[in-house]
Amino acid sequence: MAIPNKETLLEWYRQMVLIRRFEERSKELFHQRKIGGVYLHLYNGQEATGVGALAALRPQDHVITAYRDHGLAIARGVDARRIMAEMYGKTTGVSGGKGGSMHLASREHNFWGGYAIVGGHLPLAAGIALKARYKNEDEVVMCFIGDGATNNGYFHESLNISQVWDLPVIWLIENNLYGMGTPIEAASGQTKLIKRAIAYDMKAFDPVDGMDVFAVYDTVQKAVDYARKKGPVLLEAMTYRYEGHGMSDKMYSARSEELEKYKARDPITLLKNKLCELYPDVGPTLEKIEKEMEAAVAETEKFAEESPNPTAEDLVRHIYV
Ligand SMILES: Cc1ncc(C[n+]2csc(CCOP(=O)(O)OP(=O)(O)O)c2C)c(N)n1
Ligand SMILES: [Mg+2]
Repeated sequence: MAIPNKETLLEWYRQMVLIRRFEERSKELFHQRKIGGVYLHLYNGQEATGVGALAALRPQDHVITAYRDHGLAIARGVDARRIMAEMYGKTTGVSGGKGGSMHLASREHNFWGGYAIVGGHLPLAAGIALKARYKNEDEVVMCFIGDGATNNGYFHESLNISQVWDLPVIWLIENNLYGMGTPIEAASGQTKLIKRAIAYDMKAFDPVDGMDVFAVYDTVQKAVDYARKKGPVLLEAMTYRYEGHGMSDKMYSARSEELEKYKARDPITLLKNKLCELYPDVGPTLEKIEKEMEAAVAETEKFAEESPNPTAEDLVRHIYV
């Protein structure tokens, strides 16, 4: 593939570092009870998949995902301060503080969330794509799917109808090998998830290395091109999450060897190495970006802290009666 220009690569680096720092700080704020709720699902380790995939989209395209949504919202350009405010339950949050971590959405970015019911967003992705096809609009839908969501009815129904109606959807499985604490072999008869495409006679590409932002971008670009012109595509990115399923999941202590293996191929380090190879004098620029992203995360926290709490009136706004 042709390597994108330096400015683009630095932007990918900026986004990936921002996501990592944002998640690290969110974890601390959750433990301090500043971020409420029972769950908080972090994206650490999967940054190259989200950033590489979203880099292949245009502004008019649509993005939808499950509850592990902070990193994707950031990569789509949603203001990280408003994401943090959402997790604090403040009125300035992207969803007015009513959605929280799992329900980030931004109409302006065609970022439609943030869904907690496993697989529940797949029919919505098909619906958005049907709108685009019906109105003859030049839009595609990028639907992120956990490996754990590939065994329920939503997956089958949505992929099937998208093929029947040639809907412009990129079904991107983020295969991080686990659904909560259940390893993929314990949940799927067919663990090579890309083979699911055969059941629908759907276009598919070989599984891509989800730790390598170049590989993800390259494949997703081809898939987006196909979806825009012809119809649905199935993709599988092989990735890994560094944290447990959510904050209450301590399963990872039992998987430390596997974790170390993946951390040795950390997506941010891989991109950094590539940048240093291409541009030997880039070191100070990367350090500057790292400092800026740290400051940006501190700024999200300050914004969230200082934002107003919802009022009693806010409680009943946006409700159909
Ligand atoms: C329909 C439904 N069943 C079960 C659950 C409980 N649950 C929440 S997340 C999850 C695992 C999903 O794993 P995966 O799709 O691989 O996503 P990951 O967390 O690895 O990103 C389960 C079973 C749920 N939220 N919805
Ligand atoms: Mg998973």
